[in-house]
Amino acid sequence: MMNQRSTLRLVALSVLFGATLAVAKERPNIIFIFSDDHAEHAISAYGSKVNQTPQIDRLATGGARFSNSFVTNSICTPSRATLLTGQYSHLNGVPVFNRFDGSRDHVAKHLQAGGYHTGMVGKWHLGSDPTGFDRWIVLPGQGAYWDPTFLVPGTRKLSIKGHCTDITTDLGIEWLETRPKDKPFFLMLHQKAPHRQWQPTERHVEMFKDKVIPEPETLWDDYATRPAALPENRQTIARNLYRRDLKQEPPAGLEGKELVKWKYQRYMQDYLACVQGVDDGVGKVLDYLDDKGLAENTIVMYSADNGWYLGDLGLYDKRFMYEPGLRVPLLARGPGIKAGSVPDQFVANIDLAPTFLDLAGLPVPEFMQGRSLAPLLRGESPAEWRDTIYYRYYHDPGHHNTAAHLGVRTATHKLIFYWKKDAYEMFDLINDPTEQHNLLFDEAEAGKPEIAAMFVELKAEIKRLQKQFKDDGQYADSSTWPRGSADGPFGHYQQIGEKSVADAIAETE
Ligand SMILES: [Ca+2]
Repeated sequence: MMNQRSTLRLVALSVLFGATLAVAKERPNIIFIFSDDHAEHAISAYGSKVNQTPQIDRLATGGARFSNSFVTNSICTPSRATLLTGQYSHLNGVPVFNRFDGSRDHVAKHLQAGGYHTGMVGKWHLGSDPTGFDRWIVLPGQGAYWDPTFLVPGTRKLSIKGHCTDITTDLGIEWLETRPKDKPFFLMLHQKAPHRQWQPTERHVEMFKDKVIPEPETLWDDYATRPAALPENRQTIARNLYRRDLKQEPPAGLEGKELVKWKYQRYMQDYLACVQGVDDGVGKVLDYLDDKGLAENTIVMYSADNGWYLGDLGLYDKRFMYEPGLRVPLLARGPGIKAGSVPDQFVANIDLAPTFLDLAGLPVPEFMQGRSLAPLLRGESPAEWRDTIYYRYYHDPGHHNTAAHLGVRTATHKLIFYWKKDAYEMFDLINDPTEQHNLLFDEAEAGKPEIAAMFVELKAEIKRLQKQFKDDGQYADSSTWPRGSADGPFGHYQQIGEKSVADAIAETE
């Protein structure tokens, strides 16, 4: 005979079981917030020494912060093609700033076919109109910081008064507000900021104009053991920040190191002010979800399209496979995600598309090369997770005379190969985390058995990864790069006037 206690247990179990079924039926919404050139070390949850990002930090405290998140080609347009396809550049047809072929299969098409209402708002930078999205509104090419023009379906364009970061956030919220309520949604909300030339809003200029930003320890890097590519690069704080980057003339009489220090401060004040706008936007989206009761069934992820140098190695920009260029932030909060967790497995941008599909309960197509991060978000430690990352950068000479290179990163070492120069660099990341000492520079050191053995091992690992990821050297030669620019042309788009955010979203129907 059932006593009161067991009856209660039965009720509790059925409630629990019922709740589980309800969750299983209701698939989560997904909002992917992407920014452009946001360094991991300009996020306080990642231990930033230069700023505070309280809103992005909410994702870390309420969810997961990946501590080893990398990109496979640290540059804008290729990273965006990888985000969509889950493929390396050599397979998705976008090694450099070339146009993405929108007829290719990609993640948004699968989510759309799988019953999701799909949206793309903000910076797209793939040269072709978005496909696979029910509603979209995107910047043409890089877009503008102030009074930006946006493209909408039907080869039309409109302009909106104000600052691009705030407008993009508001467009995202308006998109959410006007979505059909009978479907789960997938929204890609992509900020232009903090891309060069760093034009922040007045309120953020005020925050940083008198701040003195700490200098990184490698600001004065002389590239002593790395002569292959670093000395010829043109993305240095000292020589390659121009009037339009700095926005003002240096104080009279400033020269040498003092001038470089001044340039670093000017650059960082504007860069960090732009980051603050992105952080505000994340907060606004999270508040919206809270207010509307959407937070408990919406997964919010945050990442950036490539790494970024905050004066590290004397640089700004991305491209180089050294740690600041290779690492990107990745945080996620939402149902089933363990709060305050810090997964340390090696993850990469090829994993994002498979993750979105898996979270949506959809199969991951064969062509995607990444792996779903859903188990890591749940706090699991799957067996046989990857422990090396393969990287390949093509855009040589590009905008900053950055030599083409490929390489591998392990938990302890990194090998970089500048293939046009036939030059290798190898680093011990445990004892030399800022990659100042190339172990192959000095012949006597390179000849030491343990170093020679590591060199052989890492070269073999590159070969293995190239085979695994089917990289047979496609696009290694710039004459084979696909044609068509990610920057347009957009001249044939018909201007339909200046709009409010709400009117602009109405045009995406
Ligand atoms: Ca970028």
